[in-house]
Order: sequence, then structure tokens, then C-alpha cells
Amino acid sequence: MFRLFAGLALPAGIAARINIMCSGIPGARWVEPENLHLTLRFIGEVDDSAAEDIDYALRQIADHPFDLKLEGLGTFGKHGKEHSLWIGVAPSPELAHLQAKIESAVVRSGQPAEERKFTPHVTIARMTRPDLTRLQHFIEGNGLFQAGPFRVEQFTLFESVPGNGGPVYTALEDYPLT
Ligand code: 3AM
Repeated sequence: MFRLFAGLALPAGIAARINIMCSGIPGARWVEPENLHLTLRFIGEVDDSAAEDIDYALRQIADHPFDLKLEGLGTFGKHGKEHSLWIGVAPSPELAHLQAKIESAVVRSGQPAEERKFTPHVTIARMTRPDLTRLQHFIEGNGLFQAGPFRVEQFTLFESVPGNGGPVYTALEDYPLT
């Protein structure tokens, strides 16, 4: 069985810049720079045969490279119970287009459709009952963060393996955009 998702890896330089910013919230579990990514489609647990079907469907996607810019910060979770802290993405019709193609391909391969709206983001920390004052300071202090634009020339099928320090993501296959 594999726990899969499709996403974008970040350029190492941008991941390193993000990593420098990641401190100052007690209790936050910061994502290691090599694990920073933008999820395009969470797929979940699948067996070997389904994984092969997904890989086949993703290989059929034809799309162009495009530029993407990261900007701003946000959180998921109700006020007082924020559980994820993330960096946002500048509006990108090309990213939305690629995401829609990936969604169709994954469904065509036999997986159930994703009901939730796509909210592009790069999670930088996971939190349980964060110190709200420090979280607020972090967001105010880093809210103008920007990175890129950088060229997106491929997307990737990742395996997510749970670990003590949080999940570790392994790239199984890259799909070039040409
Ligand atoms: O891109 P991020 O890190 O925000 O939270 C998981 C991670 O999101 C999310 O998929 C990404 C890669 O693991 N994820 C995990 N379980 C999920 C689920 N059941 C999920 N997304 C949707 N449904």
C-alpha cells in the first residue's frame, strides 16, 4: 500500500529561505525544508495496482511549464484552534488548470473525486494549541513574504510515510511539463 499525493516540490533555494523564517512559535512542528511542497491532489492509501493506474493516468497529462510565485501567510483551523500554518500562492490560472487536469486524471484512473475546493498553499508548520500571541506576531512579521516567481517544469507523485518527526515525503515519479 502507498499513501500518495500529487504535488510540486519547491526549488531548494526557496525552501532554504522559508526554513530560515521557521521559528518563534512554541509548539509548532516546522516542516523540514526537504519536505516543503505544494499539494495538488491528495490521493490517500492505494494498493500497487491502483498506484500503477494513477501513474499511467498522470503520464497522459500534457501541459506547459509556467511561473509561480509564493506570497503571504495563512492558517487552517478555527480561530484559537489553528492547526496548519502556510505560505500562500499568487493567483495562477496555470496552476488551477494543471490541478484540474490532475484531478480528472486521478478520477479517470478509478479514484473517487475530491469534493473540497483547491486552496493552493505550502504548509510550513503543524500546530496543536499554538501560542496565539506568538502565532499572530509571526504572521504580522512575515506576512509580506514573497518568493519567486520560479518556473514549474514538472509535477510529482509523492509517497507520504508517517514518521516520529512528522510525515516524510518521497518523490516516486516526476511528470514533465513541456
Ligand atoms: O500540503 P499539506 O501539507 O497541507 O495534510 C496533508 C498534506 O497537506 C494532506 O495531504 C498533503 C500531503 O500529505 N492530507 C493528508 N490526509 C488528507 C486527507 N485525508 C489530506 N488531504 C485531504 N484528505
